[in-house]
Amino acid sequence: MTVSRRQVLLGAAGLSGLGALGAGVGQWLARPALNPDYDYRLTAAPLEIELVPGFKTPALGYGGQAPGQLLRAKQGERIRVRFTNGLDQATTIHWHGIRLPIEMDGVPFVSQLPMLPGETFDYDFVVPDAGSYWYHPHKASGEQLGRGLVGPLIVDEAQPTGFVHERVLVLKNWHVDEQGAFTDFSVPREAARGGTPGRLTTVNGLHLPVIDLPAGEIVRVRLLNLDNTVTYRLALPGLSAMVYALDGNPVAPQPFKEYWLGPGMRIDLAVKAPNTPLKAPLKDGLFRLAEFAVTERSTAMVQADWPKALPSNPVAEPDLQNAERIAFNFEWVGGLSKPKAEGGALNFWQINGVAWDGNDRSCLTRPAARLRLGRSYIFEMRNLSQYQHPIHIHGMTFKVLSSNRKKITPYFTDTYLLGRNESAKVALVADNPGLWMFHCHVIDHMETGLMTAIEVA
Ligand SMILES: [Cu+2]
Repeated sequence: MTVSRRQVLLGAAGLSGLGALGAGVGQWLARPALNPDYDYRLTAAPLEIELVPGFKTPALGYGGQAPGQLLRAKQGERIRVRFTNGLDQATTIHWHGIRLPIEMDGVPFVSQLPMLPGETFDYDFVVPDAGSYWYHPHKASGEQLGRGLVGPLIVDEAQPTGFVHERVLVLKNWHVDEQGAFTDFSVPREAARGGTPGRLTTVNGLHLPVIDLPAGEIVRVRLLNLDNTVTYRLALPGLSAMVYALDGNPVAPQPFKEYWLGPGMRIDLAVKAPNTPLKAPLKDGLFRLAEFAVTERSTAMVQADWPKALPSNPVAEPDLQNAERIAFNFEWVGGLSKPKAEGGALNFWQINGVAWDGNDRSCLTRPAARLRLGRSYIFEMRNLSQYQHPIHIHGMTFKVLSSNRKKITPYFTDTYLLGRNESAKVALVADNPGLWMFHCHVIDHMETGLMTAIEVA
């Protein structure tokens, strides 16, 4: 698949404009190819943040924040984001979990040309599904996501739900040292194993913050793992909570105990705050990520009933009887790296025997699978490695059917955390034409081979 003529023309207009106008960001508003209206004006730019008290960290932010500005849209409606690249390097935005047209998917040379410094692009699409989503670059991902270019995108249900209160919690580790300076986002010996973890945990950019809860109320707590590497083992001892959605998609409400939230994954909980003061930790295994606090008393009774289940998203139900089966093997292959002088990336990982090389655009001509538009497919995913991989698909949502490691109540998602040596089956209707990335969301696994493309035509 090639970049469409329209995209090339837009890109060419951008380049000539850059020459004529200089790199002044505001001047790009006059570019005729842009729409007159937009809902958000978003810029990616360097900014300094204080992760370690008393020290500055040279982060990258969206909308003057790292992690980035919260964007909201309403289910079934358009969202229009006028995005300007204020970085000194090329970037794009990918809208993780959103079923959108390929032109808006933010993959360089598939959806659009990489946006050069100073360029502006209108992202404009309808959001068919409600839930907790997010956005990030699909270019130089280790560094750009690692330095803070990750942000939440919340799609509100078309109709009111039983929830009144909400907290959005963005989980991210940072690769920083004791002085707040960045350390390597990817170290080869770690990339070949579980991925390179950061050393400082944050929630909404703060280390061990206190999250207030309104006394006697039920709160929708949206937890988003926007980290490059870390899988959080989430637990909420001391508070009564129910699971309402996984990766944006509603599930039958069920008690929350512990959940492994891999990179890119989200979970929506209903948390019941007592009507007397209380402090309770949000935990990651043995560690604390944040503290929930009820500081006031409520004379009212605690809201007694859990809200009813969230309405399902309009995702097509796969026809399992007539589905074609496709095997995907995710493997570790040791070091197959070409010397840097040859422009080769490190390759530690393969999907069906092929390591994706982000520097080699010809990979785009060799998708791992070609699906027929409208047909149902079952992906038989096998993890042949000792490390877990959050497997993410662009442009579509799949239904998790079964696993050889645990009991699955089938549910829809865009990311499945494939455990070590686990085999799992997922199914989808190939209902969105395009060339869609299919990859592990541990960023340094993705950047050392664990990615492919799936064509739907
Ligand atoms: Cu992985």
